[in-house]
Amino acid sequence: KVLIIGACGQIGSELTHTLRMQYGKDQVIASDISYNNTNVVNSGPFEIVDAQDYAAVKDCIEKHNINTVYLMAAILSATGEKYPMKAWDLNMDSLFHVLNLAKEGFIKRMFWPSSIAVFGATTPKDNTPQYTIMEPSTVYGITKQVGERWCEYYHNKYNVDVRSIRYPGIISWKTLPGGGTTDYAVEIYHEALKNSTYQCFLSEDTALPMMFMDDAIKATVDIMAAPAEAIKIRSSYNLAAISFTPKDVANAIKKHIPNFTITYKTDYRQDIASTWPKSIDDTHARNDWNWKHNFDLEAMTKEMLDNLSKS
Ligand code: VAH
Repeated sequence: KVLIIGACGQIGSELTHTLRMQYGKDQVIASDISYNNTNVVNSGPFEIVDAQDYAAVKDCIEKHNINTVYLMAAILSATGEKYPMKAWDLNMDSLFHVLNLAKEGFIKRMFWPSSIAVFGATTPKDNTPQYTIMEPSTVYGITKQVGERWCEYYHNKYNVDVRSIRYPGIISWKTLPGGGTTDYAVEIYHEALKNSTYQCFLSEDTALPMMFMDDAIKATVDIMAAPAEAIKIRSSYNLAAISFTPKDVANAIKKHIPNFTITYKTDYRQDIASTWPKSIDDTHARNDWNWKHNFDLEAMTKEMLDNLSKS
């Protein structure tokens, strides 16, 4: 059986939905620190689990006979700058708990998300390679960089089958984003439909690596389904789909909502975005486990507007 920790979050909630469709709802235990996503809580087995509480995680794994864990609980880049030590403690404690449970043989396989936030201002920004300079300047990015080091260590030293992806910004419509720097790219669609205008907290030419949620979920399922020998990188894989600026998104929206307008008022999140790459080279993921994305900006914009106007 599968346990998703942080199942009520932006990625966790869609991962729960997809895995329940794939394996049957009773095979997928969703857990989070609170009941803050009724779709997740009501669509199958749900447990309140504090990801920082080793005993609680272990008890849940034993109670439900779990063999695979997706650890999706984390404090993201923007919130992490407001609460640095909380972000460090949650992001690292939860990772060590699941790595140690895997090392002790309580679970067989685990997924842990990294992020393009592992890259910093000194990283080459265009087509950022898998192996390059990494000097993250956010707490969140630091937790992801050091988390990658620990994942690779536990695999090499204790043969833990941990798999990881450096997610770009992820755009979804089913759930609101959870305190990230790329949240503008979700908010803009909501605001376009509600008020036909959006005040963007990043500057118009800030290009960032992005991905529609369906592609992110596909990549997560694909890397976990791949045979162990295909996973040649046990820190975390670069993953890419599209790269766009707020101006690009606004222009894509205008094709559907001609009178949509965008204004710009940058805040502290611009300082974070400015340290991140513009685009990512994910050749290794494409070669090792046949990754490929499906959604470009036009297709994503259509999906977002169609689904948000219906929901
Ligand atoms: C964030 N959405 O903004 C997350 C993600 C690359 C961005 O890590 O922090």
